[in-house]
Amino acid sequence: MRPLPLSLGFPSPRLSRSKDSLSKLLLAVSLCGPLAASAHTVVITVDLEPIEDAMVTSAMPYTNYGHQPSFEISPVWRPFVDYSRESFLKFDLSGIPEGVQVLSARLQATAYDGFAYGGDGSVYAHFVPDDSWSEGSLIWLNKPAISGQALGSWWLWYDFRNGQPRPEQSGSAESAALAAQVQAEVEQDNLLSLRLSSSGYETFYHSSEAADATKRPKLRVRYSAPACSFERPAPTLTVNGSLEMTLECGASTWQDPGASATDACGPVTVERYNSGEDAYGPGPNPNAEGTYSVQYIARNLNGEASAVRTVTVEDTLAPQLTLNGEPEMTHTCGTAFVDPGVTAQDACYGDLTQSVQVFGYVNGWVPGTYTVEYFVTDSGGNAAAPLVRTVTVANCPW
Ligand SMILES: [Ca+2]
Ligand SMILES: [Ca+2]
Ligand SMILES: [Ca+2]
Repeated sequence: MRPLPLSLGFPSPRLSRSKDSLSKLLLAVSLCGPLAASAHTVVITVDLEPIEDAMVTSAMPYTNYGHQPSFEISPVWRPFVDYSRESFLKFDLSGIPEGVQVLSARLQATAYDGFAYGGDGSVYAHFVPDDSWSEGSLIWLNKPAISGQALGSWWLWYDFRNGQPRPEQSGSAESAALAAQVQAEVEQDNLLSLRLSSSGYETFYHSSEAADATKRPKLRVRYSAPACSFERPAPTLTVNGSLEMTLECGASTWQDPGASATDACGPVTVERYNSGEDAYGPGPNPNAEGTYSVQYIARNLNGEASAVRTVTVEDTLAPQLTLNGEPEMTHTCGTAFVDPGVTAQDACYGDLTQSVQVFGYVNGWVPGTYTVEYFVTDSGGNAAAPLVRTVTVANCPW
């Protein structure tokens, strides 16, 4: 029984079976531990069915055959009838993670009939760059072009039709070129379109609509990947030190304790912002009071982790007053007393001498004992311990 009308080119009735709505069927995924290239690499084998497949024929250039349970390949030349049948297959590779190494790729189709017309009987698989075709609208007149040399081929022999049952045979093509094309598509649009054609023999195949899944076309891809890449949630960020840090203005130095991050594949780079050690900001200034934010972000393909460290630079230290001259002075009566003064220094705010307040007056013409007091307060409100100088005015000339 033929699923496809051969001589007249009318499409056979559509099957009631609806095509699997999944964009791709993962028929078999196996983790091959013993074949692992290293302790952290696994080799995966995946069998993909076409997400779309369709035959086109020059005999019926306006007719779509995309929902048939079979497709055909036949040469341009046949006795009495000059037409060609080509079939297109499209595979969704999106289940293969980017960055893996494709080790091998094999296209396989199960034939159930055929005929040898002579010449080159091989079936060739060519790359089709344009994936925009769909099996529901593909016809001879809008079929996409092929590109480059054949990526692989197979050869199946069917004798002349003698009324005997036709054997099912499996055609498969495996090549480095096909693997390379799969690799390229994994890194690009994740869709691989292929065209099957022959310039010699005619062969008939079960399509992706075949009721028996084991007979549908398959693309078997083997690839190696880091074991971690299959379970790789967003990184975990660890901030060294406290998220709330306080520095003493003018007395502490700032050095970012940093942060680290890991994911299933190992360490992840941590980007820092305004740490003083990155290109994004000067970082906390330990010599100026204020609140500074240092941010840490670690990213991978599945997300990011971030944290903000708040660095508060505070001035809690009082300025220091230093007497110029002696704390106890004697002044000879009869001239003005010139106070040698004090200097004031603050770790955060620097020289505060100009801010020193002086209380007390020494009258150089009146004998007695005087006290002079010196005070200073920094901008942070920290008062220096006051200093006192005692000045004795004596020995008046009169
Ligand atoms: Ca189809
Ligand atoms: Ca593509
Ligand atoms: Ca201070």
